[in-house]
Amino acid sequence: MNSTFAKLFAAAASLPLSCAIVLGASAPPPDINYDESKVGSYTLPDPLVCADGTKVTDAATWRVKRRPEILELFRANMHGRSPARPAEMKFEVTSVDKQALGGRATRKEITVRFGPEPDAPPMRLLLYVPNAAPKPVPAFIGVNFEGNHTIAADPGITLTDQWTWDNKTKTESLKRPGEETRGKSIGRWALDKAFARGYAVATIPRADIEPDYAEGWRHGIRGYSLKKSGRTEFAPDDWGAIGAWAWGLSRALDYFETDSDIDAKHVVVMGHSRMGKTALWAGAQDERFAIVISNDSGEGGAALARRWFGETTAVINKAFPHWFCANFKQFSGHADKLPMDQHELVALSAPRPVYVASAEEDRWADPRGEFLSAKNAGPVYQLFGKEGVGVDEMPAVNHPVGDTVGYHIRTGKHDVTEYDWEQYLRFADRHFGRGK
Ligand code: GTR
Repeated sequence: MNSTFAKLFAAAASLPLSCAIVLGASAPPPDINYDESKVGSYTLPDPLVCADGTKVTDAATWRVKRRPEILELFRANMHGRSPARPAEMKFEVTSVDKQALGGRATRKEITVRFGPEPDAPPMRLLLYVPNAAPKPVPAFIGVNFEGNHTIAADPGITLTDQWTWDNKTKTESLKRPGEETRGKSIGRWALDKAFARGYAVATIPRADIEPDYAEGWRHGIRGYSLKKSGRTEFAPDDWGAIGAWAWGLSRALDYFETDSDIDAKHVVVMGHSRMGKTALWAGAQDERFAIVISNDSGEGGAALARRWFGETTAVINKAFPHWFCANFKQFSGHADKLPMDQHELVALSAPRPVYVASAEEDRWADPRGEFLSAKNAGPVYQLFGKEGVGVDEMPAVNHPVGDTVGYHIRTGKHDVTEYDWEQYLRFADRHFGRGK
């Protein structure tokens, strides 16, 4: 769908001005650009200049003064404010199978309960711990799109009901996914590669935290929290769905801190596309995540908002009005007015390792914009004596670069592939001092 839409706009955008005028009112505004020469000039906010004009020249000033300022800009204008960890949260280990996946891993299912009320949405965490590795093990965690049972062809994963939206009939319903969806996203989760290097892999379903459609918040943690606060409407800087998913990742990390199989100080938060946007925000807010990985996260993720290329603030706010806080709507078509840009989101991971990945054919996500974010986070890493991507120009495809800030653009489409996982595992091994 995206590519047809985008091709249409790209075609309109390449017409000579006279033709564009003839097309007149019936033609959609040619606001999707895939032409690098039309990106235009822009000035990025400087992560190293404080609101009062002070220049940041040392790590301490970044930590105490500038980092909180940037975090606040993202909270106030984009992702909104998330609540604290619920005091009444409980973890229930609902199943353990020590011989899962042919004995290669122990599978645990944990239900995270955010409160005692029956309408508190349960978050079902799936965790695979490699049996062969000495414990505790480091772990990768990410939010999945369509349910825990989609990440592996494992008959032992519970199929769980979830609220879904039917775009044709414009109705929502509570559905139990069919058996045929088991293992559907197996290609995006390189479990065996992770186990071979001694990593656990964990995931949570997006729909448990918030079903992904405009009204989905009613069935998720945002609706529950709103009700608990005695309000009926969100404030302009209340959290959006991405904020909620990121918060869910932090709650999974709370669980890891209680599980002796997991080394909670070595947890990598990783996500693809909208969940890449989520991983960056989770890592920015919760410094317990040791490494942050953004796979093809695009607009609202690693891609610079100020670049007019592929998806834009206007398009994303229209298509996904629930992802960001209400304040973000004012930047639709006005990315230049944002008091921050996405290189500063990447920089909020500093000094922890962060990895940004793009795919060559994923122009919707603006690979160059993703690279430029990673690169422009570099000066913040340098405050800590760490190197960023280490190159000025975008590297060739399939040539990963970077030390503490990793980057690659691989051949192929918008997806998570074995190639991506290989880079992430190698990156994690290097920074965790493993696999020598
Ligand atoms: C697209 C959206 C992108 C990206 C993607 C995904 O429709 O425009 O921002 O998030 O979905 O999550 O797969």
